[in-house]
Formats: sequence, C-alpha cells, structure tokens
Amino acid sequence: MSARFSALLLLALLPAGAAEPTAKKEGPNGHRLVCVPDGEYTVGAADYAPNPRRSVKVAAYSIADAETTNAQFAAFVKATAYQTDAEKRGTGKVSLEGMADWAWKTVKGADWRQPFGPDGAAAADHPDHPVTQISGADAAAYCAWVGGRLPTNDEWEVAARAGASTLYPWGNAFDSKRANIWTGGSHRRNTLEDGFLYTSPVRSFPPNAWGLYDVLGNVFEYCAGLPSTLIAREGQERRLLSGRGGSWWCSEGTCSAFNLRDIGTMDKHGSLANQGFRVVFAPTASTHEKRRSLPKETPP
Ligand SMILES: [Ca+2]
Repeated sequence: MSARFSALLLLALLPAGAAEPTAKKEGPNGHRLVCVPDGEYTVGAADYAPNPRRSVKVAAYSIADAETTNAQFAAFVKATAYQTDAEKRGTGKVSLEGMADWAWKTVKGADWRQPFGPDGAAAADHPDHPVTQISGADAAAYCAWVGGRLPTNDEWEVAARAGASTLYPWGNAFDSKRANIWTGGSHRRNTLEDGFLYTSPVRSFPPNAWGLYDVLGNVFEYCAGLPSTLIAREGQERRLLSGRGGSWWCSEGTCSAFNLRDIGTMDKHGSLANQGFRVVFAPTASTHEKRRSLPKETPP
C-alpha cells in the first residue's frame, strides 16, 4: 500500500467532526468560551423520532462553558435597567420540596432577584448560581447585550455531546454525582444525592470532554427555535422555544429530559425557577473585542 493511499484511507476513517475545541478564551462579562470548529457532527439518537440520529453541519462558534449566572445577569440589569417578563407580570412559577410531582404554583414577587418569591433566597446572595425566572425573551435580551445569541439546537447538542454518542456525556448509565437533578421517589422529598436541593453554583460538577459544565441538570437551557418534530399544532413555534438538558427539578418520574437526546418546550414569555440559558458567540469573540462595545458599567 502506497504512503499516499494509506494517508487517504486514514482520512476516510476519521469520524465526522473529528476537529476538537482548543483552549478556552475569555469572553465578555466573565463568560469563558469553548470554541467549536466548523464541521460535520452527529446529533440525535437512533430510532428516536423527536430527535433522530443524523449528521449536521455547523459553522464555527464559541459557547459559554457555563450557564449564565445571577452576577452576570445583574451586570446586564445594572447597565440597561432591563425588566424581565416576571417583573412586568409580578409573578413567577415556583416548585418546592413537599409539593406533588408536576405541581408548580404562581408566586407573587418571584422573579430573577427572588426566584422562589420574597420568602426565598435572594439571587444577590448566590452570585455564582445560574440565573432563573428568565423567559426566552429575557434570555435573548441578555444575549444581544453581551454580543451573543442563544444557541441553536444543533449547536447546543454538538457542544453538549463533545463527541459522545451516548445518552449522557459520560456514558449510558446515569450518575447522580455528575449532574444536579431531582433525586428521590417524588417531589415530596429530595434525597440530596447530588448535594443540592434547588440550583447549584455553576461548575460544581465535572465538565464534559470539551470543558462545558452543567450541560445536564441545574437549569433548563433555552435554545433558539423549535424543531419541526416537536411542533404538534400550527403556530406553536411562535409561542414556544426549545429547552435542553433538564434541570434541578427534573426527576426520573417527571421531566426525564436530563440527557443529550430529549428536547423540551418552553413558553417564550414563561418564567420558572428552573429555566436559564447559555450564550453563544461568534467564533472570534474575545474579551478585548467585545468589551469595547459594552457599556461602562460592565465589570472587568
Ligand atoms: Ca439535586
């Protein structure tokens, strides 16, 4: 076999999307970015109609290695005086330990500053937790301010998989030490197997192979658009956005979407204590380039 032929054969055998992200870059407003090279990647799951296994092409992009935090959202609000949907409405939806499975209640005064209402913990006391009570519109507004946007479903899944074709980034068996979900038979009681009742500080669990934290659990992450496989009624795509990765509220017996294949749906203007987001930037985003366009109030 000639050396040239051997080299061609080797190239043909390399899997799609073999290029891997290099070192992280510092992005604006404290975001640490993983740069994903353009290429063809495998997403979805075999014999799974809502998200079938297929090859997708994505252009290069950078994605935050963590969910957007209370501190990062606070910087946005300080600079812009932005009011979230929950603040305008005066209510947010809350689920607490002791409530029945699937039960959520509408709480007056529950918004990103007080995700569980006036009687609950204040976001200001948990700056490194993911911001919640964020609607899709709120998430998009933050992304625009910081010079980014919400990920597409393909972008989210490519980065969350980091080359894995399994149900979880680490394999096919769930491991409660690797993600913050709801552990226990029901929402009446949480066994705290993963150490956290509600949200956890971002980066509390091991990252995936490309260095992304909390791709599963902690908060549901908005993605732009709604796949056609999930549109049950005409016009739903105008009202709903997709959400990925599950959250602290997700349990085996309720929302079991804490995996790489399931795609949830969330109301664009809904505000819940388990909804947050992760930002995507152009591949060239860097601290230097982006900070010049940010308001002066942005912290270093
Ligand atoms: Ca938990």
